[in-house]
Amino acid sequence: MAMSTFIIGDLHGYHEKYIHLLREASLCDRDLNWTGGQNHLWLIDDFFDRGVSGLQCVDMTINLQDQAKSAGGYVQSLLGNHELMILCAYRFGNEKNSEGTKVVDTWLNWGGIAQDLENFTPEHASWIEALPAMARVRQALLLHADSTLYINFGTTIETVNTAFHALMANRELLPWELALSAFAEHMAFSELEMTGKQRARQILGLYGGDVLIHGHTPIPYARRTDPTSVTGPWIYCDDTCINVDGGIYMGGPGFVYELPD
Ligand SMILES: [Mn+2]
Repeated sequence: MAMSTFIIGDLHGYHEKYIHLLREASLCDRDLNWTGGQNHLWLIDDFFDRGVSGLQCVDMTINLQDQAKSAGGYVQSLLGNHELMILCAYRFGNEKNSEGTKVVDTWLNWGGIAQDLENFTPEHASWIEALPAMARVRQALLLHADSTLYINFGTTIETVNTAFHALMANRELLPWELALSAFAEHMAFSELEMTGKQRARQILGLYGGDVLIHGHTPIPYARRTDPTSVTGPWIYCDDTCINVDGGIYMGGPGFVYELPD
């Protein structure tokens, strides 16, 4: 069997749906063991917040990552803004941010789940700190957010990832706040805006790839459609952009996207 690359979008704490998607794609069995052989699986991320079992989504991914490695496969995840958020709450929880609010309270307002933070360990922090913000897989550029914010971090995939790793090692709160506020940008590649296509071309020109795959903006939100009807990616912007955020937390079933050859 030829090796395939599968991609799953923003899970937001919906562990049961994650399991369902993996089983449907024959990537794990009922005991949650990796059955994907040499196939590759990428998570576009935002494991946390809104749904109650973000940490279980991470733990399952870490387990599958180990098992896939033994089988000659590969499991990896991008860094989403909600990973940055929980890490920020973990590191700076009782500090006050520039608005005078405790970091942990801001995070709870964003949809943080207290139990995820209670059970969060230094091992979870280390795992998140090592995640790439951006990756190239064959002809595809993978990034979490449909935003040009990455350009502020670096002009190559390597420098962007290094800059995010440096940020996560920073013990000052302000740079975290600035980075998190940058993720407020959504739909930068929207065809509804005159510059959307130019932005997509700019990102692909800088970092490489023919197609840009992202999550961050739920398809049902971007397209104003019923979440339950979203069962596949939204390919837009002259086929240069692929949104894989099925709006799982909005009630969507989610989907597994197989990268074409
Ligand atoms: Mn996001």
